[in-house]
Amino acid sequence: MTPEENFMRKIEAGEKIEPKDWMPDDYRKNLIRQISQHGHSEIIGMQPEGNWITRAPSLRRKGILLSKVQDEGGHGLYLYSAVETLGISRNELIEALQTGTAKYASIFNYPAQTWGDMGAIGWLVDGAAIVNQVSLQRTSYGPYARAMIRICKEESFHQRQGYEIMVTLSRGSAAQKAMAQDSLNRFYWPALMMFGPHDSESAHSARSMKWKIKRETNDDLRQKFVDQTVKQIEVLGLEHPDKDLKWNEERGHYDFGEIDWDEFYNVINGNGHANRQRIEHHVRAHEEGEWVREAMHAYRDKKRSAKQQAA
Ligand code: BYC
Repeated sequence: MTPEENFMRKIEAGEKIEPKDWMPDDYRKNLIRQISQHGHSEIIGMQPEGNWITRAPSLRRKGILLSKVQDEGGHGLYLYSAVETLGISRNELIEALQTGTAKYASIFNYPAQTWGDMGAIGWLVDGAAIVNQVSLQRTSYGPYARAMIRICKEESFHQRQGYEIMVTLSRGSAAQKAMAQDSLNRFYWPALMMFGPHDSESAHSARSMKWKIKRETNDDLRQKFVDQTVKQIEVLGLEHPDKDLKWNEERGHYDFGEIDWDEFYNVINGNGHANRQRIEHHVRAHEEGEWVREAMHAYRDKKRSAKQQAA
């Protein structure tokens, strides 16, 4: 059996591919692309919510938001570690993000304008992320699958804390309910865009499905999210932002309105509301952290030479 045949045998049998196993170059490249972009999304995704930590309406809300944002940083680090097992360095990953070669989830280029947006982000953005990531727990690359299992546990807490904010606001004063509705209206469509283009337009899906990197398609995952969100909106007593939403008895799913794909491509090509701001902030934070990296390297070198001298 050739290495390639053995690789495909493992994929078909549902066995995990591990870092030292033989894998086709394109499988490796595709994984580096997807996992690194996933990691970048977690890291850049800290910014819209991070901006609200100082403005949280109570100590309880502040504590919860603070730990949620820290969790997102942790997710980024698990994912960067997973992608480093494929033979790419952290520096290369960061450079790709900062120079725009690597993308991150479009949703984080939308501004978080009100406290209601903290609710909508937790509920809808983390909610959409979970739908995708539950499916990725079964991805074929071992380190990615294992990172997803841990991340999903934390994401479900994030989703619930967001929904709880929405419940509180929608049962509050008229102004609070209006704030919740406004956040839902602004974040609903961008959340649907998180699942990527239609399957017919998705450049990577066919190969990623064949190699079981992706286990469900963009459109199937988006449909799951649309279906599960209808009831949640009803419970909040808010109006659904999609006027074309309709139950389809035959399909057993909701039909829904068309996404504004021009807006999607505009955002992923760098022209969204906050693209420049997000990257500038990342560059600044990275530069400010240089002394920490230098100190870590100096400590590592010192330990290494002490070990060599002892040997
Ligand atoms: N935004 O061929 P396609 C979180 C790009 S963070 C930007 O369908 P693929 C959280 C795509 O990369 C969790 N770009 O691609 C954190 C490709 O461009 P390249 C985020 C997008 O990979 C903090 C091109 O369009 N989750 O939860 O087969 C606070 C063609 O697309 C987007 C993940 O990252 C987009 N929405 O499928 C709160 C999940 N969609 O690479 C919450 C992991 C597409 O050729 N990723 N593009 O330049 C995936 O599952 C898949 O990569 C996608 C896209 C479904 C996103």
